[in-house]
Amino acid sequence: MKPRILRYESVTSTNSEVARLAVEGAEEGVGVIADEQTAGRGRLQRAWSSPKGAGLYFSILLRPRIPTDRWPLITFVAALATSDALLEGGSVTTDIKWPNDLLANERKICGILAEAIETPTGRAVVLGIGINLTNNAFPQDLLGVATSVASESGRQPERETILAALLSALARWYSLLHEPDGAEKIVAAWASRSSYARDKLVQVINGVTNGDEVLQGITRGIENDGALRVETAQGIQLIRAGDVTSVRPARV
Ligand code: BT5
Repeated sequence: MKPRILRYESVTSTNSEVARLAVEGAEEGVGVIADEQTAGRGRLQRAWSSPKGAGLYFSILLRPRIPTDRWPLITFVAALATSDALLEGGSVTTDIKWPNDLLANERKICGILAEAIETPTGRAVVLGIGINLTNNAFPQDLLGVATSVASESGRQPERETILAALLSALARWYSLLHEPDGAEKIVAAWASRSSYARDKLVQVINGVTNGDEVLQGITRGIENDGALRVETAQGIQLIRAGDVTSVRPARV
């Protein structure tokens, strides 16, 4: 995958822009970075706050040559690459929260949105990554749950330095995904950087059943397709989509 990056001042969403290029036949590696998004989005129609100059808003087109049941690992590839980039380019250490958040000191510093789309040359993935560079990236009411590179590092972050680190880390992890034992290595690396992979008491809103199933349990590792194993009173459940939150054990 050779990244070729297009730069814009303002777009609705870098994911939408890359999807448009993909449908026109763009090749793997075409990426878009914008200074602002007027309709940045998260999962399940949620909004991603993306004011001008406050964040890194980036998407890239991937055409994975792996079985589709392993495609959820693309989010893992993105999390690993972004955690490398934040450390190398922003001096921030992160924790990964299943499936798609990077946290610094338990607050969200980055969100990842991977969307599968149909294109004339086959099914593809638009991988979107949003990194908060300063605390202006998100509304004040998210201050308790969100943070930024500036706030965590105490320095003014360089967007281009972080982008360059991100592109080279993405190329590395994505290439590993295509190797015979790549999935196992990616899952192992992911788990070693995530406090959510094992022994964490969590509440899960199951996304597959459209949010109507809420369960609580202890995380017990990751399957090779990226599913989260959660041990509940009913036994081990495999979570393939949903929202996970850490629950503090009740004091006795
Ligand atoms: C995500 O969704 O975390 C995925 C975000 C992906 C954003 C990138 S930016 C480049 C590309 N283009 C796009 O249009 N999107 C991608 P989710 O897990 O659903 O989290 C969304 C929730 O995070 C919202 O409902 C808010 O509560 C919160 N949120 C919104 N903006 C935030 C921000 N800047 N920082 C931290 N939290 C935020």
